[in-house]
Amino acid sequence: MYTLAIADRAYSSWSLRGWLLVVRFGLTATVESGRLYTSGLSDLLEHYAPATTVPALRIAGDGPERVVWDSLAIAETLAELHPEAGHWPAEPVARGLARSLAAEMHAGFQSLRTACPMNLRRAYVGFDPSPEVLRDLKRIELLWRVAREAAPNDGPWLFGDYCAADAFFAPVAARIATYDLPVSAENATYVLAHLGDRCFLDWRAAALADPVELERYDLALPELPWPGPLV
Ligand SMILES: N[C@@H](CCC(=O)N[C@@H](CS)C(=O)NCC(=O)O)C(=O)O
Repeated sequence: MYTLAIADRAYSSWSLRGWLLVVRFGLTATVESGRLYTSGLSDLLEHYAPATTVPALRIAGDGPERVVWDSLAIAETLAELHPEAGHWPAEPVARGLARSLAAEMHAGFQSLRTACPMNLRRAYVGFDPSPEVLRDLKRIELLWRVAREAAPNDGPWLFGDYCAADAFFAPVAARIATYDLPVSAENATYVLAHLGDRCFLDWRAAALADPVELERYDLALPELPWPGPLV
């Protein structure tokens, strides 16, 4: 029923979000991958027109075949088609906040995203975050705290059960861990929960199995061992 277009698993943070929105919520999709910066990706996306970016989701079997692209639209569409899957918290205040956090992640944090591109092959020591990156991190700390205050819980995730907002922040967690960025102890625990999550581990294993490395994502900094579990 679902076919999901993604790009290089080690580097495409939006692809990771799209894939988590499917797999982490117990749904299945046939995955088709295109290589970033090659015609392979645009050729793949011709089958997902009018989408021009990944993730893109083709939906068949419940009426006319259709395509939904952009991670936020994919989240809302899957939540609508699978209300039992739990993409958003059941409680309305938490649900509104979770949507706001996902939307802000989707639209913002440009400094963090630009300075610290997701690279699931590397972890560094000595990265010096700019004031703009530190401002993004401060905002992320606030958002994660607001989430926990709205939905007090003992689990690792923002609103109790893993929800789409967590999926949107998974690549942020990877950036915090791999660029050794400063966060509170509570949020360091949240970051590690992402790195140890079964679906994240599966995604990263597939990323490492991809023989093609994109050196443009590498920084000239000393490397650390991967900061989370390996399997
Ligand atoms: N806002 C989009 C961003 C998607 C995006 O920028 N994807 C990148 C890969 S991470 C892409 O497809 N780049 C290929 C291109 O722009 O040609 C979303 O949420 O899905």
